[in-house]
Amino acid sequence: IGFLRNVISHPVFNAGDCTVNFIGKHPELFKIKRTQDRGTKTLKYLAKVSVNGNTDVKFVDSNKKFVTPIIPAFDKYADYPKGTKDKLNELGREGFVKWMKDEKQILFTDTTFRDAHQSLLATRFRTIDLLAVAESYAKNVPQTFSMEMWGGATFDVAMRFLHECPWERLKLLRQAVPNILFQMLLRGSNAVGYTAYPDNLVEKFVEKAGEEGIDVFRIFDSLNWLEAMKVSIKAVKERTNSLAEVCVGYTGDILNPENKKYNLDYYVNMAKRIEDEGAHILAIKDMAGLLTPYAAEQLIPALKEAVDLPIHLHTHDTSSMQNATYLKAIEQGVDVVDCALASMSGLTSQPNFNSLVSVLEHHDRKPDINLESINKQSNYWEDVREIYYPFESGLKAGTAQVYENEIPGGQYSNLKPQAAAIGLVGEDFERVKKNYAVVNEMFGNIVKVTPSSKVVGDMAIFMTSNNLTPEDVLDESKKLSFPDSVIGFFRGDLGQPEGGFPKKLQKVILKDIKPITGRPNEYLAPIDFDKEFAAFQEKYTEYADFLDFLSFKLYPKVFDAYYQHHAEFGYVDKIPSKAFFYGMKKGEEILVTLGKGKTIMVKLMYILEPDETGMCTVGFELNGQVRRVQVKDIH
Ligand code: 3PY
Ligand code: ZN
Repeated sequence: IGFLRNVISHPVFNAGDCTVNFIGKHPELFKIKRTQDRGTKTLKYLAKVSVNGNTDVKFVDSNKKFVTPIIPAFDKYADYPKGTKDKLNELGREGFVKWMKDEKQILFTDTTFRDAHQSLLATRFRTIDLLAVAESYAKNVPQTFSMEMWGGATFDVAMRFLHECPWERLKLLRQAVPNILFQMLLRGSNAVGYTAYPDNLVEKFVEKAGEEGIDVFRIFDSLNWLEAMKVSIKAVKERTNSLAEVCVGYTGDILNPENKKYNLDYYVNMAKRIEDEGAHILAIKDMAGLLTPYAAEQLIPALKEAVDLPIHLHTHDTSSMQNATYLKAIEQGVDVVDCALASMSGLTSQPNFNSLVSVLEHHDRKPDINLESINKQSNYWEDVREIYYPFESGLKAGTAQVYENEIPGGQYSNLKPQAAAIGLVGEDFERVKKNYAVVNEMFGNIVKVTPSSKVVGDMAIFMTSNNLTPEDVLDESKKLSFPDSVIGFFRGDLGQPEGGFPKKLQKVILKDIKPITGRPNEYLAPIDFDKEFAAFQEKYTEYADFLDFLSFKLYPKVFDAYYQHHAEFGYVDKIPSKAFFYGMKKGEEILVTLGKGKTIMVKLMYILEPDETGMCTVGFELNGQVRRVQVKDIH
């Protein structure tokens, strides 16, 4: 079985290039994954986290009580109701796009599985919690246009902090939700990373993501540079049967007469160029929630007039005004809007799905969504969210400050801990936010979204922590060592911003480094998949399929750490979230489903005081059998 698995996941086999010598030429096919003692590894993880805590959890509230989330009822044995995925299969891409344009009702993308938790909880939702409710969602809310459930920061965070495989998440969710379109956020030439990758890696990534179940690729570039999105658009069109949804990132305010750069003409022109590039859907990506209701009232009809594509509107509710924007956009004929289930909506997340459905009850574009069903889904997440309390951003109410600082919703919940990690809290964090706007001006007013937003954030933190003004930054005699991301940005690593770089600042930051003006990807050597995959399998022997190889190429260090963690602790993604984050208490019992038909019952019996070498013994019962695990107490 291991050998066959290696054969069918081999890129040469997949490319259909096998000759009779295929097996002889590829000794890596015989590297068969070792079967592991999953139970023991699980106990090792549980012992470690029960003694030392989870390093990702910065504070624990020992009084916190959790309730068991209720999965809304569904019939396990009933067929799945037909959804948009069936429609895409039936109509094909062109037919589906036509259906979207002809459809009168407003359509909804539910972002709960991706952007909502990226924006509220630093992307920490784990597969186990998503998967638990996935079939219920598919059967109870099949009218949803799409579920945004992959991409953006989820790929990195899954491996880096959750020690789980992002591809496994996609596979498992796809099995549980075969009827609704799955949507991912793709950062164009940066794929799901923060830097440019070789074109053939981006293409292969798109191809595999399509094969594994992504139906809608929402593609953007962090500087709205269409040049940088072309490879991804082409890959979606030519290597998958999925939809290429291409974004224009919204920034500034089209109603402000002072705004000469990002005005209505700018968006209309970009939309036309996106249509010319062959996009199936146009997305307006309002990543910071700056599109006011009155701006939407002008933008949507102008875009509808300019292009013949369905329009999908994405925003963040940071100001708390964005359902009003949606209402205006719906009245102006927008086709799809992005919302999050009530309990995961609002603030830096998307507007409230449930409330908007409710408000549209008597509207002529009333959606075919059952309010009671989405209320139950929301209740599930309300209880699950409690478990993730250490990752809450602390924002309590909508803020009009966002119109000044323009911080994307997805960045906010990371910027705050990033600043706090070097002591910038309270008033100092207020200065970071102010400096974010100052840096934007210094950089020439750029589009700010991952990764360009990260550069602005890094510079704002740098200036705040070093008490620098824009004049100080321009003063070459200060010989400042700027953050790497800032140097990379001015070198052209993220592409070219609208209107170019401010020359003087570029010179101060780059010193003797020569900037590039082409696509950064063009300077990167293409990957030799055959050779590099073989080398990868040599190194990562325990299990290493082609999808792991892609994870490795995108995030070499993160993958390596994830792999080591997996080798030591096994499939920690199967451990219930409460135990995963906070460990277990004496007498506590949990069930861990490690695989099909393999559920173990674990009870923590005792934790002994550390011995003179600092080692603790943790006693468990595993399916009723006593097991002891030694763990180093690092307190
Ligand atoms: C991401 O790139 O992760 C984003 O959410 C951008 O808005
Ligand atoms: Zn977003």
